[in-house]
Amino acid sequence: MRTPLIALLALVATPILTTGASAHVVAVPDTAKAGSYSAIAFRVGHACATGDTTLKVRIEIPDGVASARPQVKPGWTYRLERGPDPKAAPTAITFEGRLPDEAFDDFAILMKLPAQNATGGDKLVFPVVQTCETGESQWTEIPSPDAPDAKLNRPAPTVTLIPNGAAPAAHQH
Ligand SMILES: [Cu+2]
Repeated sequence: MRTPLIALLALVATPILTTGASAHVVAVPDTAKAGSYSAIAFRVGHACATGDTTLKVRIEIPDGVASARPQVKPGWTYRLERGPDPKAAPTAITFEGRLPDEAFDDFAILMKLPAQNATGGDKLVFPVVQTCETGESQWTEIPSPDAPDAKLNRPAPTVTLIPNGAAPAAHQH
């Protein structure tokens, strides 16, 4: 845990917290229409340790995403990793710059999402490695199908695909 205060808050607030509410690395938004072009931001809520500075954020692009373009960020560079097919989407995108622990930032990627998840589930998983001045945090844990709601220390950001044309749940009557 980062500080005793956060530990205490976690104890008190756990029943009402949703997964997206923790100050981890999360996808914003964490739902998107299957088959759509969607800009998804990867929100870095804190550094690897208290007072540390984030220097690098590497986001893996899952199979089935047909294109992925990073949003240019002033003060940050980006680097694309590609597989053998130059026309395929990058396999990973790495942003490099400086983000102090006291601040947060969003790293956006415009993606053509799969019509359905290539791996069969309704969630796309984006493993992220955050590199800081004093170490790194691997946001790569994936919920087990046996315990989908189990609390993970460093969950990978996920995007849930919703069927194209389906009304958002909040608008159903
Ligand atoms: Cu966190």
